[in-house]
Amino acid sequence: MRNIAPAISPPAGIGDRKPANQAVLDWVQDVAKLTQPANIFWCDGSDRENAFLIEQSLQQNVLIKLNEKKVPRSYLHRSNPNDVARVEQFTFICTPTKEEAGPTNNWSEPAEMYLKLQTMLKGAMRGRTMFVIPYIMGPADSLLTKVGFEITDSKYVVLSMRIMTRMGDVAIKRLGDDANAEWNRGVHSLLDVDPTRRFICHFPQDNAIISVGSGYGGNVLLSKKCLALRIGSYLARKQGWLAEHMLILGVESREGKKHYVAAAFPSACGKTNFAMLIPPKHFAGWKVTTVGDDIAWMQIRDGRLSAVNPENGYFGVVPGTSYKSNPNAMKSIEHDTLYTNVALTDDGDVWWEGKDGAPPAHAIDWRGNDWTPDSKEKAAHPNSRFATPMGNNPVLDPDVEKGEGVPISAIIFGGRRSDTMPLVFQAFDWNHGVYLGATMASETTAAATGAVGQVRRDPMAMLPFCGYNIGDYFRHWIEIGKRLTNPPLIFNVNWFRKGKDRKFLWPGFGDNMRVLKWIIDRCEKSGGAVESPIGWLPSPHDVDLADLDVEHKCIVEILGIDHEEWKKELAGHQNFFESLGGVVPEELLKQREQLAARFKQ
Ligand code: GTP
Ligand code: SPV
Ligand code: MN
Repeated sequence: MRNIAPAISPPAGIGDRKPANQAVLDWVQDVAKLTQPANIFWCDGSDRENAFLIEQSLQQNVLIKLNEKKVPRSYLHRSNPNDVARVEQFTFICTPTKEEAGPTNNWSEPAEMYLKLQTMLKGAMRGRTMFVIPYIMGPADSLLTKVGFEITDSKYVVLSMRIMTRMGDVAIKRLGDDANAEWNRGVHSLLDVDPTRRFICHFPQDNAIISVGSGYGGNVLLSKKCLALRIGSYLARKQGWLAEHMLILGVESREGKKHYVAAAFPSACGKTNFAMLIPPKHFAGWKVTTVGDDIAWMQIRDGRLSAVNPENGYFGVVPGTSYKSNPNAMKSIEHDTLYTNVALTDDGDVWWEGKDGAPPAHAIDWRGNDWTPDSKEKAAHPNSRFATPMGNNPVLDPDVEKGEGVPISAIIFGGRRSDTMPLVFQAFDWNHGVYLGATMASETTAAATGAVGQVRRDPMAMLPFCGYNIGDYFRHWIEIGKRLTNPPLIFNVNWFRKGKDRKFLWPGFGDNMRVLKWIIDRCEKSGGAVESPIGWLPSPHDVDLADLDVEHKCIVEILGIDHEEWKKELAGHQNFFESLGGVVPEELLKQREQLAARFKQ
């Protein structure tokens, strides 16, 4: 199997940076005793270490070097074909009681799960090297920043974590030698990459994560969904802040007035694209900058929400990325990028469905097989990914390292819905906005294993990522709202509505600037809107549609609401709330009644 490789022996000066913190040392010894690795490699995040690990990965076929002229310092990794996406059915929240995990999470009693995992981990790293990765989530000087250590037997994980997090000495320094300091314990082992022995388990009370049997990003880069969202959301509730599956972008007007916006869209529903948006020509002088493309940690500062991106890189969806759809992403992944499960061309370049230009006459597909344009199989896996440092992004926001974060003017929720949901509308107030988030639904995508294209409720795009009871999560949002004297306005968007011909009604991508502009106008109290049962809706003349090649009747259709569709939608909200078995806060039940009443008026 491509990911599993024998132990490596580093030369002196590499892999020997042991931290001083006794709690870390004791924990590493315990894990080593259990997993029995051939040796322990202490990562420091240095260039020299990285170069050594890349060289070893090339020798062991964990990585393939790409054409240095076409994609400098970039590599391709192929995961096991049985292991290409998150596995929600094998993801567990292990709290003392089932109620704490709530109705939307898989739950297991912690002692039972620890025992099961320990049995699987017994001797699991025999003949392999065990890597210890120190990292921080958040800017180096932020109060929100968290320290994590991940133990892994995968070099791909080490190389990815170096891109995705601030890794190495910065974390060892931040932790210091206080044996009682707060830090996250993450243990990952590939085992034998067998889907029947694959578990992603979270122990919020212990600030601990154990992931076994996978080598795919979302399951094994424990910093990301596991720490920054599942454990993060648990800590956020306890400590009075928010950990959300949201991009953060800055938008600056011609006059230099700047707002920041955070947006929650489910996996593979457009966060990276929106965060790097290039405004159409008509908006010359407007600038969009990226703070984050996947996760936002937000705290209350001066009565407002202030957001940091805990990550250091982007683990983005590759297929569909092109100079037409997302030029900033293309520029970001032209160099120093780690690709997973894309196709390899005969000249050592990478290729995927939706890339600019004609497909290559021949390539090696993501499984390692010959591929031609006549092949029935896709060349790149639909959930193939790039990992690229955020420093590669030409429109990186200048305040991305600011510890206090950036002030949020608007929060946007948005799912992938072919019907019902209009292009954009605004909530009447905070609690109505929380309701919009809580009842959000979206078609499933290739980011998780299972059927694609099925509409499911995905509250705040956090269904697979909320580390505690979803009812308490909704309540936490309502409580945060009470503490905000200057709350962000809340909106809902849908880039994916389809017409009768089953084609997208809205061109999306750069043209989403038009929607963003309306949102900013509303924040500036200058944008027009009409009151509707579902919230404030723009009329066609409220949205700047200049130079847009879309028929007026399509515009009317995407901006409008169909009462028959909304009848079904309301029933969907009710079913969802009922399915949660009594945990939904009163405030949200009341919102549902008010919404239903507005439709009857
Ligand atoms: P995760 O990394 O899984 O959290 O995904 P994400 O939310 O960052 O989604 P991303 O921006 O990578 O987009 C996912 C897919 O949606 C890609 O295939 C995009 O091409 C497509 N997409 C993004 N924005 C738009 C849009 O405005 N319109 C349409 N039609 N497709 C879009
Ligand atoms: C997602 O699925 O929302 C992702 C990719 O951002 S993963 O890191 O695999 O979860
Ligand atoms: Mn995501």
